[in-house]
Amino acid sequence: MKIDFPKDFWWGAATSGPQSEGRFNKKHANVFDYWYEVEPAAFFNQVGPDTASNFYNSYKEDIAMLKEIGLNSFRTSIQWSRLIDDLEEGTVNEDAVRFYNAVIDECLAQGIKPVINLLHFDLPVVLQHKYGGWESKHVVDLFAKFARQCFQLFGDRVTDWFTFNEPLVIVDGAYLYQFHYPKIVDGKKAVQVAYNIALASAKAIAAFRETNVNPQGKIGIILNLTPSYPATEEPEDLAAAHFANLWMNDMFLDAAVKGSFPQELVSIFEKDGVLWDATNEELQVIRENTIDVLGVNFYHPNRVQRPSVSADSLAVDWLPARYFEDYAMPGRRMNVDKGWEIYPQALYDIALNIRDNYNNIPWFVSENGMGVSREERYLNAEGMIEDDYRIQFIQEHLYWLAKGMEQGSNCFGYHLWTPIDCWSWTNAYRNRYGFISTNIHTQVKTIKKSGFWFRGVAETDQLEVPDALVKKWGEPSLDIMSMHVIS
Ligand code: BGP
Repeated sequence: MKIDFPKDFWWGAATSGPQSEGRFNKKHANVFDYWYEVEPAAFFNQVGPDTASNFYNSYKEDIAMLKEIGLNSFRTSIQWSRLIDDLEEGTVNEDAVRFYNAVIDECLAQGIKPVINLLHFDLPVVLQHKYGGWESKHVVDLFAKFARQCFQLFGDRVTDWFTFNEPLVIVDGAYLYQFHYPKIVDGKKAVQVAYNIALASAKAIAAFRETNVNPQGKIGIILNLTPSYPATEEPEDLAAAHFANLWMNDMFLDAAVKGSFPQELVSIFEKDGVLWDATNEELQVIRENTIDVLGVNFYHPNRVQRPSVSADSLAVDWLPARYFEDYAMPGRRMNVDKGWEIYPQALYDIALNIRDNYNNIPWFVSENGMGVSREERYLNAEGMIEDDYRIQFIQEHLYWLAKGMEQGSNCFGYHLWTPIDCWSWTNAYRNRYGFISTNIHTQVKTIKKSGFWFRGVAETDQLEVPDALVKKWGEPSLDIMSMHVIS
């Protein structure tokens, strides 16, 4: 059977500046550039961000390849540490302006919509060292200054803006679980950072509302939504899943879409003595500057159970995990290579949650994908990687997304992580996600089987659903072509 998607659906893929460009001609180091300088052993095979996938030098050829695999939209990010010379004054670097103009113009020349994000974990490290990074409200204001420059420089051609990618990952990585520099463990600071990032996003949106002259212009945020499912229907497990959802999903979603944080979560922070410092003026900025569109990164669900120890156990610090524990559900489907559960039905749940609890705001899948290591295992005689597992992964997710759209959820696109295999933080090049492979020694790029397959989907706006899948999950009665979809 075939599923028809709307004609103006975004078929695309996402990367970020720090993961693709390389450090060429960049004035400032971001937190990951710096971390690699001081501790290269923390990175898989000691590969750092210096070259990444060389996009700074090869953007023209790379964008031509995106065209070749049929993408009509492409997300990347502008690096704060590249664009801004004087971080206090917000003055711009001319080479960076030339570069980002060239990238945007090249996308448009190829008929690819440039979707631009402003922060993808890549805070300039000097702001961390001088002010404590996102702990500081001064840094919040500097971010808004950087954002304003981006809107003024590129807003005549860029219509689709996003303020942050996965803010929760900054909170978790840098302030709780030590997978982002500066690897602090401090629950109170973590909660403050979450608030400050929500505020920074709202202040950037305020700057957008003031500066944007493009009638097509829209702004949003990209959140990693990880639906939390309880191990059992018993009240203790339900409570664990409820808190996990509040922390992992609702905190940023509510702030971005509704302009306020979930009261229940605020009360828990208060009771636990970790509530953020906030002023009435700031809360008003958050209230008045909500998003137009939402990007949802979805990779895997979260299975949780009641904590095995009491919440008032003596711990050195406050961790959200005091209210829930991971649950390894027997029999779950896995991407065994990466160690993540595969549960595409969660996309349907996300779609309905947005429809029912978030004003059915227009949204798109801004990242989804399957990371696999040592993909050269799947090279065929012609030198092409036969990544049938990735094709199946995308088919399954599009199938459940379509079901959600059929129920009225206002989804306008699907972006894979990532177009061209790119550098991924401390995992460096361990997990490959792309439609196109990169040889990190020669920078030769080769389209994988999934890239050619995706072109077929994008060109026809049609997904061919394999019989096995229909047999397993049934035939959706789809009429999504006639649905109203923005963009
Ligand atoms: C997402 C990030 C991306 C990318 C991806 C894959 O959460 O937004 O930047 O890194 O994860 O990550 P990994 O290579 O660690 O599997």
